[in-house]
Amino acid sequence: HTRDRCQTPSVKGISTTMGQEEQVSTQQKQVLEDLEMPLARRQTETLFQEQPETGNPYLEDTLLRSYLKTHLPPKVLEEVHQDLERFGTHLLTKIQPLGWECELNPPVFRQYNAWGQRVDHIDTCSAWRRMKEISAEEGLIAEAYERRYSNWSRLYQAVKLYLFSSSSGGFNCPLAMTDGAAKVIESLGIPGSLKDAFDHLISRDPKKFWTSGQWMTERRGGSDVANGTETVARRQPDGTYCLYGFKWFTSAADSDVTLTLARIADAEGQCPQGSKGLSLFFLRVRDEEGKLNNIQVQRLKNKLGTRQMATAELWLQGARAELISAKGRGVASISNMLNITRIHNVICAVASMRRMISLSREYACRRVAFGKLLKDHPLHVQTIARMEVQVRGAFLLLMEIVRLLGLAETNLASEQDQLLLRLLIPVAKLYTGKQSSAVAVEAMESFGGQGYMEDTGLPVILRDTLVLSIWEGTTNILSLDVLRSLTKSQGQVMAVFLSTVQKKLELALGTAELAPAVQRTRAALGSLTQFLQKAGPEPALTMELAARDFSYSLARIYTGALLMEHAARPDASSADTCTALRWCHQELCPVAVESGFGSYGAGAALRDSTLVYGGS
Ligand code: UCC
Repeated sequence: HTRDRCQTPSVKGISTTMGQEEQVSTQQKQVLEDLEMPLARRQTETLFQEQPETGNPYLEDTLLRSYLKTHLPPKVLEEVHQDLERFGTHLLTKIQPLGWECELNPPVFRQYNAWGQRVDHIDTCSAWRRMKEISAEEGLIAEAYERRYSNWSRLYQAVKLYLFSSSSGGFNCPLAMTDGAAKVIESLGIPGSLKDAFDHLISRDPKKFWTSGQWMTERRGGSDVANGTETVARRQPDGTYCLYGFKWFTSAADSDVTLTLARIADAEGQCPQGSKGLSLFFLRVRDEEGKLNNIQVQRLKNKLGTRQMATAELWLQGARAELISAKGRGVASISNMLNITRIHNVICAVASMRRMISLSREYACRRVAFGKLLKDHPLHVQTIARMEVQVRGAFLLLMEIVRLLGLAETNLASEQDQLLLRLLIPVAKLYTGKQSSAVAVEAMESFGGQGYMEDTGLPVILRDTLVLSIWEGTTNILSLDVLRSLTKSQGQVMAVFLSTVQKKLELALGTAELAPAVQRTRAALGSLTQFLQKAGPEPALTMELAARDFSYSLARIYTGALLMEHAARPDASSADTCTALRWCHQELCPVAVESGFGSYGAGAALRDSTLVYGGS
């Protein structure tokens, strides 16, 4: 990578929202005046090759600001607003350029030193290391655990992470896992042996701050953890364990500590198999001198995206570790981490959409085609508006989840809130993962050929977005997790889902313009209920085949209800109403449509198989 391979989209001066509007209209006037000049006198380079420039991401995000204004208590809002405005400026002037440095200088693996000694060193760039310091200084993990703002702390942390994500140069990944590790330790009651580690993970001191990995995936597979995990843990006389195995994907392998799964061998060396044979371990990756903890790095992965971040294959050759779950409760324990990293995945998905749309919207104010700015072509603006509807819905879904998480973490959540949170995490992860790659592709297209050029920086966003429907559980795995939450709660979770949506619809009823959206959502709820009644007595295959469409239906219905709730505020804008109407105009209950087509029975499975693999 050379310095000039990628260019960061340029940064415009910081000003108030009003100031930015004035600036934009002067630019537009200039563009139009230039157009009228004879070709020879035009400054063509600046005329149609100008880079899109975005401003303070917090100040420019009207939905974020209106959400915070609606939900946060005034005192919290005042403090948070000041910090976010400052942070927005910091992102624009300092952090965004560092993010690009990370892209230009991906990690390099050095297996041997000049004297032939094996060192297994992952060299990261200074910008990456600076990101770690910034994460501590900004309290990107700490905020959630200090709980300065009680139940609103988690939401505030998520907002900072959302603003940070697109400028973070991939550092959002280690932060996701660090947050997940802190959550696991906290949910274990912060045992004495992990107190020091916990303090490091949530530290605001850059010298003290640690990041964590999450080593779950082995050679035999990433989704089927129960059957894919071969790593063996052998108990030592001092009560610790030595781990032996091979981890196939370890993201942010330069992290200080990690959580990982292994099977505890008995005195004969035999290990229990399956999910119930897995236990959860904590380990330091290196010792105080920086020497690896009986770990060998085999190589770094050659990934499509997230190249700023080192993902490695690791051999564990007796790595010293501490057992932190009850024996055989590894999957259940690490689920606390998964649920947090899945929320981070949603944060990242929403942030990427917001970034792509901001750039696209801004570009349309500069780029002239067919004699006028793109923003004056209604079809072009319609395309951006449709993306805007997607990101707005996804944003409110994210806020809903972190609001519920904040309540749960401060013992303010009702049983219903907790059930809803359990359901909405996989729903949001799977839905926003898909949304973000679709929006990234569409937004890229809105730049024409320029969007496809590596040195605009847009392809990086697209590449990094594509992983969001893969890591932390693919769309189908997450759909099955949605079913798991139904089964585990014996259907209670659905009752809570339906009644929560109903309540939001009642709120929306007071706003006449929302009537068509309310009507469509009610109809969708009816279809969903009918589907569940019909599917209930059917064999399990029916629900398994329906899992993805069912999860999409939950995502669309719930998001529609959130958009209506937001549009029913007294100070709602016409954009809020328009978003709710447009969102609810799509098919809200695809599972009912597909069910009507007969997509979910044994016959359908056979038909699909014949379609894919042939046969009579
Ligand atoms: O590591 C990776 C890359 C790291 C990069 C992270 C960066 C993220 C950044 C984002 C933004 C930048 S990727 C690898 C990630 N791997 C996965 O996500 C695993 C995917 N597979 C699954 O999720 C599966 O569904 C499994 C592994 C959970 C299925 O395992 P089992 O053993 O078959 O599951 P069981 O038997 O159904 O569940 C075992 C227990 C049950 O509890 P009990 O025993 O009390 O009934 C379940 O209820 O675990 C509980 N459980 C859960 N609890 C399972 N899943 C959950 C859950 N999601 N929440 C709560």
